[in-house]
Amino acid sequence: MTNKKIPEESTYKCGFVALLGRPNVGKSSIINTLLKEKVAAVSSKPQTTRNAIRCILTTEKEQIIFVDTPGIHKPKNVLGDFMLNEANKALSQVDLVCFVVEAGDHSLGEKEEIIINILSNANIPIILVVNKIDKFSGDEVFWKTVELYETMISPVAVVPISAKKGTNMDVFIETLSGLLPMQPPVYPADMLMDSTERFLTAEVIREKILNFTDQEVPHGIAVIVDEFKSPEEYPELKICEIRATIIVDRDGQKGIIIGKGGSKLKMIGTAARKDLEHKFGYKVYLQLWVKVKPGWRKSQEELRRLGYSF
Ligand SMILES: Nc1nc2c(ncn2[C@@H]2O[C@H](COP(=O)(O)OP(=O)(O)OP(=O)(O)O)[C@@H](O)[C@H]2O)c(=O)[nH]1
Ligand SMILES: [Mg+2]
Repeated sequence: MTNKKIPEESTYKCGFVALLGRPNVGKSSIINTLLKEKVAAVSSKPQTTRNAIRCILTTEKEQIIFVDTPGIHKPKNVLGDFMLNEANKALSQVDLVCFVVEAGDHSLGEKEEIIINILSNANIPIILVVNKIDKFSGDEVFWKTVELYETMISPVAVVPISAKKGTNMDVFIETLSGLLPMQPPVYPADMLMDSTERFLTAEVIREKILNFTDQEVPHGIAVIVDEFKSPEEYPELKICEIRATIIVDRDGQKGIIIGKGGSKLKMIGTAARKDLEHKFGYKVYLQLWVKVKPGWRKSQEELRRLGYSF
């Protein structure tokens, strides 16, 4: 942990900023790039983020609390309803909202219409953030994308960025900072995320499953951390002991996640362990189980048990 100091000046800016957009536009990647640390789960598959997560950027001039939200899509089950509700709820708690879109978007689909509808009811300043500008050279595509959205949402600012390349991130921060209220920081200067270690652990494991499996598996999984014993809480332990269960909703998915002779599960476990050791700063022993619970995404009770409660 760093020992960052925040100057006690009356000009200090602090506020909450939600990132909203359809799945896979790069909302979580933007946060990771800004914080220069991989805090939020990212994958090439849509609907990676399920909960509104607070990630904190602290500089000498400002503290910006980003609320990463699940990509907006038309819900197909109770988990989908939960995710949409998370995004909606986030808007009631922020000073600004960034509508994140992709350079190259050329028409408005169902998801965009849901988002525009949410935004028009929210009554907070909107910044149009056009991500993935690295995919095109010149600024013609950027301006075309802006044209597509501008009239629908009347943004107070428009910012082109690339989370992947880190392009224009300073301008993005300056833009946000200029619109945030003057007030002292809410969180300690060295805090990056407002989540528990258990939540973080489950997210890291889920991210690795998304990274190591094909299209059909990811949406059917959830991760519960059954046991989390850290050396901080249990000084007699030299290593952090974590036991977690991966819930899948079909038998076939269990086989895919375990892989031949357990090879896939081993890959997932190893990658998750390395990430967790980096995050927590101590050695980790990680034990993973896979369990089938048919239809868990459709059951409100099951979702509540898995930590997705409305
Ligand atoms: N080329 C390019 N790819 C990017 C950029 N930002 C993110 N990506 C990729 O886009 C994919 C989705 O990124 P995420 O950050 O998980 O997207 P998200 O909007 O949080 O997605 P959900 O959580 O599913 O709503 C990943 O494969 C990223 O590597 C960018 O600036 N340029
Ligand atoms: Mg995300």
